[in-house]
Amino acid sequence: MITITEYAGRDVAVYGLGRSGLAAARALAAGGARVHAWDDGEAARERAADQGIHVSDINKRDWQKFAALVLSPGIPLRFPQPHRLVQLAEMTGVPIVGDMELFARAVQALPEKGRPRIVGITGTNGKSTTTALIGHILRESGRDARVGGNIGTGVLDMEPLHANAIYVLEMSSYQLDLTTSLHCDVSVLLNISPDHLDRHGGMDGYVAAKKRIFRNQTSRDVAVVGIDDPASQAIAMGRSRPGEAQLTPISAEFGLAGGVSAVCGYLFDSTGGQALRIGNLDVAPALKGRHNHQNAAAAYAACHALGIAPGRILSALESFPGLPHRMERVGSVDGVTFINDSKATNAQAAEQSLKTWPRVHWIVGGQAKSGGLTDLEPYFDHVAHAYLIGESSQAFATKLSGKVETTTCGTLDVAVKAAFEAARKSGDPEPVVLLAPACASFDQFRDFEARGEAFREEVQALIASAESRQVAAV
Ligand code: UMA
Repeated sequence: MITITEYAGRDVAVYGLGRSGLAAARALAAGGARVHAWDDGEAARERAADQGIHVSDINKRDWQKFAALVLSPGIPLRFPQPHRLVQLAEMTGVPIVGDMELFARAVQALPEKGRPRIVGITGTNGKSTTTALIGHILRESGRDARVGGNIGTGVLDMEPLHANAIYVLEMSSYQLDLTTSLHCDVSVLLNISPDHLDRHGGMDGYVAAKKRIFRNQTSRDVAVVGIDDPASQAIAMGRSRPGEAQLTPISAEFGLAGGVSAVCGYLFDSTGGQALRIGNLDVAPALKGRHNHQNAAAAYAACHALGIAPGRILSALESFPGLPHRMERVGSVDGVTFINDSKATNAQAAEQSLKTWPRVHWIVGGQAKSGGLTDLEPYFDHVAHAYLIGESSQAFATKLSGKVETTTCGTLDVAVKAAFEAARKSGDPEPVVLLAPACASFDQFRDFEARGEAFREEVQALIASAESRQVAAV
């Protein structure tokens, strides 16, 4: 845990007791603040109280005494409208901060030589993979890398600040909106496409939040910026003012002068003037697909900026295990490979995995999103057969009719068995069963992680049964 001493002896309201709020409450209390923690959910309040956190209804407290309101990222700050407690804090002059801001100020309070380095990663897609990948490369290179933030570990739950450490932080637009003091030695902006627009009052607000990753950077720092979408490209092109961080553009579409690119499956580094071919990305099994090549280019650029040699980066790309539920290879039975992309909860995300494999037995469905499967039509020819699960089955059967052969399976276990049998008998040289639902999971599972775990269990059962058949045959 990182201890926050800034509010020692003062009263601080903490609102929202999920991962970031709980960590903030513990960090502030450890640093001597009088914490008044609240969550609208009773279970969250009970969990906090069980951890020794002082739970008190801040709706009923005298706000004049609060030195700050620590707000969880998921609670609306400005749009669709400021939360009532945000308005109350503003009316009573109580500063609003997020956990990242507390972290950033704690770092700034250290003497310059004692400050750890910070790599901040943001973007609409790929930020968790890139964050994990940068952490992996740094660790494989012998650095003390610590990974947290939006990826799932509240930043104040990370190991205590240490001068030699490198904090690799995934930053959501929500977290960036609540942060003003963060100074990234290396910032990474992967890409921007419309997302969370209701929360930011439209695209301009969303882009402005993403740009906050560069705040406080100086010419000694590095900004790694993707240029494969118009919004990020405009940001990269607008970054040439004196005093700004050194720009490293990255692309998975074009060869770049002065940047890092991943084209035709190869990683190129032109930051030194000459284009150097760093290596073949086929050696990285967990980084398949164009979007993952963009993540690899970004991770390469960030780690190179931190002094890691290209050869080391390449071998760490090779050994990167990937993240669970994101195009995760969960096993292989009788030559059939099983891919878990349960995180593909909408068509845009499922597109990445459908693009990656030329012929798949596709498990699809759940709680449909607006637009359904329409955006995936260009990739229907990658589908050998679709196995429909969940409440979208009827609608998807109609949508796919005449374009893709379908079987309505209802549940995931039935779909895995049916897809396996068909893939095994297909005669394809490298048959693939792909779970890429393009839907939310809530009709049948707690969340996408539970859906991915259920898929893994089904595959493990198939592996166990194949092994016992082999033993019996011997
Ligand atoms: N709550 C209230 N009142 C409200 C709204 C929420 O009391 O009006 C309470 C809820 O009851 C709940 C708590 O606030 O107990 C939830 O807070 P939160 O939504 O901020 O979630 P945390 O558990 O603190 O997790 C947050 C990030 N969540 C969001 O930004 C929504 C996590 O990112 C992050 O991993 C975690 O901090 C640690 O840094 C998740 C996410 O979905 C993965 N992020 C979005 C994304 O990636 O698209 C931005």
